[in-house]
Amino acid sequence: MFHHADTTTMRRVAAALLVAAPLVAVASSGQFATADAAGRKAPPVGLSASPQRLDLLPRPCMPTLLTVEFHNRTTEPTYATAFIRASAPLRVSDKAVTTYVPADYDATAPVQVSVPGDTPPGEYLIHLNAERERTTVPVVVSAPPDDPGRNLALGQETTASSVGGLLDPCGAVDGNRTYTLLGYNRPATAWADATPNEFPDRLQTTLAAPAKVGRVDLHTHADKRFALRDWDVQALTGAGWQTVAQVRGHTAGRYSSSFTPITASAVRINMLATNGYAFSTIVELEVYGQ
Ligand SMILES: [Ca+2]
Repeated sequence: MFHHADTTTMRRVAAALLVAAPLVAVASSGQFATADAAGRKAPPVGLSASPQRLDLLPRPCMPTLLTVEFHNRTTEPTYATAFIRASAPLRVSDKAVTTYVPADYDATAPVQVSVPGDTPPGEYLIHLNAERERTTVPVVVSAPPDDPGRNLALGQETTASSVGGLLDPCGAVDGNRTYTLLGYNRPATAWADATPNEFPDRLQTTLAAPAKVGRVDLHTHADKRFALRDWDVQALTGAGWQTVAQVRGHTAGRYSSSFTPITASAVRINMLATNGYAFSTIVELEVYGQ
């Protein structure tokens, strides 16, 4: 008897839920801005990207910003996640971004996009999706300017033996010859190491493709107290690393090393001493054909 009564109660509860569910949907449908042709309500959180198309040069150390935008169409705050899928060889800083979106509000999340130096010109795609929302951002990669006098290191893949916080190796190939700290959580325009009073330190730039190299300009700190003093310039050739220039007793700012042009796929600075400062600093490394 009790068993039968329990079952009846459960059936009533289930029936009540079945009735209640459509009522909830009707009540909330007024919050949605749009419906598609099939009459489906738009998802509660809309998705878009800005800009709607990216134009890039193959400079992996100079990423471009893509902003993922969420639009909360409801009267309830929520968390939204977008998944990011990039066609090869595109690189994105995040495979997913999540953000809090207040009610009836837009929120954004930044994603860095770059391509390797040897990426052929063409159109590539970034796909974004968040639940039922999808958007695609075309990424057009152009060839670098065909200027024989151009700086071959600009924006190219750069690594170092150690990294002093935000003084990232990419700061040494960003085209900015001044030492600038850009502030909290933003990489500086220069590189410095993280091993005080220990040498050698090394910074290496891999060129987009092997090229004739005959001159390397190194901009260290403009103030002698923080400047590099002694270093070797080395080039990666078919026969391995070769020292093509040696600099000793430099005091501040730029030093230009010219040498017999050699075909190299990478250039490395092997740092041996500063003018007294505990850390090695390179504000800009420039590599030229001659
Ligand atoms: Ca720089």
